[in-house]
Amino acid sequence: MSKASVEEIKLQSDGLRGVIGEVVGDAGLTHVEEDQAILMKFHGTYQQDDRDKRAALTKEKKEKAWSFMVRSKMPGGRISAEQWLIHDQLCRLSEGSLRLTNRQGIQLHGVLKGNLKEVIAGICRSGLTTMGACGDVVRNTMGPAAPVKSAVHGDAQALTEEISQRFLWRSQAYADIWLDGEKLSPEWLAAPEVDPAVREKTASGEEDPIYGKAYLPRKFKMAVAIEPVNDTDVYSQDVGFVPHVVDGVVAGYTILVGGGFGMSHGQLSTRPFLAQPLAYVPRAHVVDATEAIVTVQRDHGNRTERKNARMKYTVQTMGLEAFRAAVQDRLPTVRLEEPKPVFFDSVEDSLGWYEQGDGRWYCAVHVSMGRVTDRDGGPQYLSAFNEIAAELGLPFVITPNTNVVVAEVLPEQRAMVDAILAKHGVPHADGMTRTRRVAHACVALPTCGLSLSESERALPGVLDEVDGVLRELGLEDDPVLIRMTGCPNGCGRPYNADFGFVGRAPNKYAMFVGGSIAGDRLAGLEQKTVLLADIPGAIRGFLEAYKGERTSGETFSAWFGRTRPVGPAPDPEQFHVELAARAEKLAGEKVAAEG
Ligand code: SRM
Ligand code: SF4
Repeated sequence: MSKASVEEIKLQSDGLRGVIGEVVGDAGLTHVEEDQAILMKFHGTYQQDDRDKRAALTKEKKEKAWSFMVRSKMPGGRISAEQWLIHDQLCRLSEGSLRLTNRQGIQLHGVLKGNLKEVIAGICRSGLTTMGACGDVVRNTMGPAAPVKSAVHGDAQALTEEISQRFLWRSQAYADIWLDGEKLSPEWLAAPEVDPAVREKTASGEEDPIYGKAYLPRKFKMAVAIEPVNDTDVYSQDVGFVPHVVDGVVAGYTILVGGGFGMSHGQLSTRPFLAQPLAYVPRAHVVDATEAIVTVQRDHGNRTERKNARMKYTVQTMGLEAFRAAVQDRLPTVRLEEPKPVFFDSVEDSLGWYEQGDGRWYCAVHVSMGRVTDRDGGPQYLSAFNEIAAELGLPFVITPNTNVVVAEVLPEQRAMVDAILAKHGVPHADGMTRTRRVAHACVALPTCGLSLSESERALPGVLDEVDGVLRELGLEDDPVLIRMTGCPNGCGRPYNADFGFVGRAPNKYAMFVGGSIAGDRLAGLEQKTVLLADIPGAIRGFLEAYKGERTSGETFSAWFGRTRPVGPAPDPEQFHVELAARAEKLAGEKVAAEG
């Protein structure tokens, strides 16, 4: 019997229910079949195995060391002290750390199947959810991390929450499986924003009002960014939102569409794209306009080839104008206006202490690679954040650069926060090079099933050497953005960095150079393969040239743009030729299979 496709699995899933309840409840099973694992992604969990142990277990003819990764999501990265403490407790049922994600969520790795229900239910009862943290639906909506008390920051955060609510999938399966049918309390069911008709439909278990029975062709990502801070990397998103303020209030948003970073090495029909401006939309209509965009992708996205199913390919295939017309058709009472110009200068977080604007303060704390754990002889991140949450009750914001903002700090609490961080050895960002402050690596080994090389475990060592080069050249305060991933899927957003290292095989990386610290330019493939040990040397050559040729105040990104023809991946024409060839090949294979 041929394996069911993801599209078939979704269609036959009975609102994403499948037999998840049964297999999760079966204590005799250490893992689940692939079709159920696919459905479980929509519920926020991935089946994985410990790849450090895989080879030895295979040799001994033993089964893999199965476990689950659980991802919780929170619009704009907002998490209360109580919710943080619940995650801290739940991570005792995992391998013992919290991995902050670069979409402002939290992952727990190594959760055994028998503990899955307790972990997911615990997250839900804290008022957050794992629903839609993964799967072919709208993922966690990102928002500016700085908890500044201004009209524009307030509105940006409100928008992330509205979007989150609007695009949660609606089947009762989630509550039945993880909460024993308990009424799913998280705000969305009671939210005034949700149309009562939608609520009724959901309650009766009918087809999902936005996603239908087949959900989206692929994952779907959105983010809000406030100029000039592009911390949410707005050009890498399926949909990006940039607010425009008139007379002190947000009048509307420029909406960008069609960004996305996944690709496959050497397959020219796959490639990263930056989002392009689509339209300006008055504030009152932004969420409806977003629904129109999502449903255009639902109806026009590629459902035969998952490698080309993201909305970036739909936008490229239809062309931006036709895409805009299709969105406009679904908005009879709203006119899509010309997008307004937008400008960003950096994807960095501002680390350290800042005033919120209401007499309180916030402190953005650097967390190396987003891994919140107590390191032997190193920073005790887990204990530090636990103590701040437990003793001071302060809420946190997870940043898109996987750092933690401690928010709402009273002036008299500042010294206590500093003392707790110091007590647990959490280093102050002041002493770090600007490169280290912003560098990020995806998770990769040992948990990620798709990784071809190390990433999170490799980048800190690379940075130790690069730091030396930067200090030697006097560039420690210059923003040079380095990102790494263990495979070409691009989770660490390497393709718009100054330097992106993309895993090809153990110890081997493709080297991309020439993105931008503002996140608004794609890097070109500079070297097909560079060994891990050779990365600092490969970077050094560029840094020396930059130091020699830069004009006063010029960033590395600006210097590169001025002096080098940036090769933004393969030529767009070639991309369309390859895309058509791939579609033809697939159609041929289908005819052959049917014949
Ligand atoms: Fe990702 C798949 C981790 C952000 C593109 N990503 C995965 C999986 C789930 C592997 C899998 O499918 O089996 C990884 C889990 C590893 C593990 O063990 O934890 C994984 N992705 C991550 C995280 C944790 C990386 C991080 O360093 O923080 C991020 C979780 C964000 C979240 O909270 O939701 C994460 N992934 C991204 C981003 C960046 C972003 O979203 O801003 C991208 C590139 C942008 C984009 O989507 O275009 C990204 N992840 C992918 C892809 C390629 C998608 C594509 O269009 O081809 C995959 C593979 C897939 O979907 O087939 C993937
Ligand atoms: Fe895994 Fe690849 Fe994503 Fe890294 S980029 S987390 S290796 S899927």
